[in-house]
Amino acid sequence: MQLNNVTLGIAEWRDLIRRVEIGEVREPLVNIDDSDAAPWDAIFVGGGAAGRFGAAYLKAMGGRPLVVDRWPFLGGSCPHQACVPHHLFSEAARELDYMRWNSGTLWFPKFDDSTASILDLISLFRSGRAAAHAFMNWQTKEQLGVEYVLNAEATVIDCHTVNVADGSYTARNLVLATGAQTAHPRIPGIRKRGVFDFASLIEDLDYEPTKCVIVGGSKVAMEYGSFFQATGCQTTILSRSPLMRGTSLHHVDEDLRIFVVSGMRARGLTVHEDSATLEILGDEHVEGVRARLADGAEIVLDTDFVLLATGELPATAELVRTLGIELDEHGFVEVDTQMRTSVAGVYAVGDLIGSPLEMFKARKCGMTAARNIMGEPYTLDLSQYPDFLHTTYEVTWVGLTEQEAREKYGEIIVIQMPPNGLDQPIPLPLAEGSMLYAFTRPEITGYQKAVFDARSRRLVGAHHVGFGAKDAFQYLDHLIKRGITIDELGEMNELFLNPEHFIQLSRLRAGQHALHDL
Ligand code: FDA
Ligand code: COM
Repeated sequence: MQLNNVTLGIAEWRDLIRRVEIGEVREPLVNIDDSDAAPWDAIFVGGGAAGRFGAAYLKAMGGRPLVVDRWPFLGGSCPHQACVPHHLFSEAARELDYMRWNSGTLWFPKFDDSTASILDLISLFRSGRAAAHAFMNWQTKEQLGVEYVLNAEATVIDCHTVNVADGSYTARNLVLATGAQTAHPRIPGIRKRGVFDFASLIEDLDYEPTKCVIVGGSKVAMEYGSFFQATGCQTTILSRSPLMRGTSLHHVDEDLRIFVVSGMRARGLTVHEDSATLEILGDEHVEGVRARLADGAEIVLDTDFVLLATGELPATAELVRTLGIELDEHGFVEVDTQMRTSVAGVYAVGDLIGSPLEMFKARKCGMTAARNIMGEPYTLDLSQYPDFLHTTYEVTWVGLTEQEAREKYGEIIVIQMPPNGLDQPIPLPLAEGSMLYAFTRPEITGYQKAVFDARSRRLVGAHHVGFGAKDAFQYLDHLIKRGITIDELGEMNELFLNPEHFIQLSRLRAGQHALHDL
């Protein structure tokens, strides 16, 4: 279906995507300007965050990109099965948590979790996600001027050539941006009905789970586990290592970790750290999970629902076979800081190249590839970045942990809330989302810590559990890299009451010549 000469509005895109999804339209959706004789500067294989942003940047620089995606929409897994449902579930988890803690007080009704349904929320998401899909197609075509072929599998033939449906396209460069999928562990029984990963959960869940076992301790385990538990679905996490201490997360402060994991347990989640999942039990449908705990004891957990949250891996076999591309020791495509693979003219971006599997990285490496292809040398530095996850809280961190800072700088000071040494819980930190708790359950309002190098007075790490501070951490990351000091923080203007108290707490100490903890 040639779409280059027509302008589809959002409603028309939604309808077209729906028709593809129900099998009414099977042909590729082609948005290519046939009258343009210019050669392609790059073909982006995969139009997720990495491919779409890379193509848009390359186009903005005056180049000609082509994006190919097998889905009938751009944006990839983020709006379809990943970030957007994750944020919907996490917001629901937070709301449910709020309703539960405040149940039967003030104007809050007695909380009845039988009305909270995992299936309902997934159905709600499924029925609404096409709005984001439609917008991605519309924006990419009408605002960004990027050409694409959708609803068409791409087959890489060589380092310049990609076959798409009936056609073949040749470009100066290829940018591989095909993402990653859940790495399914080798556990007997893993193919039974009732075993899901983040993608099949969205596509295939057709019953209301009553109990849940999560295999793995990734962010997805913590985020989705907190949501399931908040709906009243008793949830157990089986994690090989302590939560938030795995290799994929860097700079997790131990005090923050303890607050987060004990907060999950306080809400009824069972977390078995250092455990091994041995077998998924049941006839056709899952009925239980057999596991070995840290102390060596074997247990069987009754459940009708298993979520695999064991991290992700890319599908690379075809790329290795056709291009001879090199992989790293984990199975991700090896690239240098300019996103160049081992094959000249072939770049790789996004989840395909490995950790961190995050949107900022996907989008920025798309941009990095584009700039290098267009002759503007650019390297991507991933040595330092802010990070976050959700439980029923928003958990955010950037820079060094207290321990890392102590090891690196020797003399450090820590400003934290609540402070150490109190004889009873205080209702601090306090701001949006925790005002009611302050007067009823002060111990759950949150936790925060800022770490400074005492000699240079520079902020070197910030850690936050609460609500509403995630945005600030994007900017804190930048300020830390620019060397912001406790004195400069003290000169900033807080919008009191503010989610993270770093500005005002810094001002309480900045007058000191020799800094002390607070
Ligand atoms: P992505 O998977 O988006 O795109 C790959 C594209 O390639 C797909 O559109 C696919 O159809 C296409 N494709 C593959 N093979 C093809 C072929 N042969 N031919 C044509 N097309 C092909 N990050 C974050 O920053 N904030 C968050 O809140 C979350 N939340 C989150 C929740 C969950 C559950 C998960 C699993 C992940 C997250 N993430 C996240 C991570 C984030 O979703 C992820 O890093 C990006 O979506 C990766 O974008 P890519 O473009 O690399 O892959
Ligand atoms: C966002 C998808 S949901 S993209 O990064 O804008 O392509």
